[in-house]
Amino acid sequence: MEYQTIRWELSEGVLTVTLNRPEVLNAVNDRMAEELLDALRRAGREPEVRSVILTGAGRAFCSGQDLRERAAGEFSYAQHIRSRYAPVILQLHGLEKPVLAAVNGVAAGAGASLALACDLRVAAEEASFLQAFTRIGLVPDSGATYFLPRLVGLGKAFEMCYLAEPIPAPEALRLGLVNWVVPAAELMDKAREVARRLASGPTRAYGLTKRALLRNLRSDLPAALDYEAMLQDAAGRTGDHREGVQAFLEKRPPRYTGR
Ligand code: T3D
Repeated sequence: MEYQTIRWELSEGVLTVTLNRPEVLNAVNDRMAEELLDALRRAGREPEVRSVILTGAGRAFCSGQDLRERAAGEFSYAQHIRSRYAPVILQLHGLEKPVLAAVNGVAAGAGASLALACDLRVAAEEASFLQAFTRIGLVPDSGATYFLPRLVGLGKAFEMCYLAEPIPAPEALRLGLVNWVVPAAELMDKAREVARRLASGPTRAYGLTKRALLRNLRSDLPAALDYEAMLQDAAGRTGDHREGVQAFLEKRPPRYTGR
C-alpha cells in the first residue's frame, strides 16, 4: 500500500511511523486509519522491525477524528469506530514488539487513545493529553475508557473525561500517563535511544512479556503464574535465551538477533 497520510521509516531495527497531516494536527481520516492499520500489520510481519515509534508531524501528535470528514446525513458512529479505530487500537496494543509513542504535541480524542495504546510514552515538554470527546458531546472511545483508569486511576479518569481539560506533559508524568518528558528538541533522540535499545534486545521475550502483562491484568494469581510458566517455555526455546545465558557465562554483552 502506498502511504499518503503517514510516513514509514525503518532504520537499525526501529520503525518510525509518523502521522502526517500536520495542516489538521494529524487528524485521523479514513485513509489514515487504513494506512496506519496496514503499517502496523506490516510491522508485526516483518522481522527487520524490532521496535516501533509512533509520532506526529508538525506541532501536534494527533487531534483525533477528522471532524471535517463527517458526512452529512445518516452515519453510524458505532460502525465507524468498529471498522476504523478498533482494528488499529487492537493491532497497536497486540503488536508483540515494543511500541513507543513519541508525543510531540497535543494528543486529543482518539489521538490520545493512540498514544495510550502504546507500551511506553515519551512526551515533549509542550505536549498535552486532551480527552476532547465530551467537548463535542461524545463518549471517550478508541480504548480511552479502558486505558485511562488503568494508567491514572478511576478518579483522575473521570476528571479528565468530564472536564476535558488538557493535561500538560509534566502533570502527565506525575500521573504515570507518560514515562519520560524531555525538551522538544530532544524528543526524537530520546525516543530513538529507547527504541534502539529495545530493538537490540530479545524481541521474542519482549513480545511474550507484553502478552503476559496484558493477559494477567485480568487474571487471578494462580492463572497468572500458570500463564507465565507456559510463556516461559516458549521464551526458553529461543536462540536469544541461549545467547543471553552464554553471554552471561562468558562475561560479555549479549548479541540478540530477535529469534
Ligand atoms: O466520528 C467518529 O467516528 C467518532 C470517533 C471519534 C473519535 C474522536 O477522536 S472524537 C474527538 C475529535 N477531536 C477533537 O474534538 C479535537 C478537535 N481539535 C481541537 O480541539 C483543537 O484543534 C486542539 C485542542 C487539538 C488544538 O487546538 P489549537 O488551538 O492548538 O489548534 P486549532 O487552531 O484548533 O487547529 C489547527 C488546525 O487544525 C485548524 O484548521 P485551520 O483553521 O488552521 O484550517 C483546525 O480546524 C484543524 N483541526 C484540529 N483538529 C482537527 C482539525 N481539523 C479536523 N479535525 C480535527 N480533529
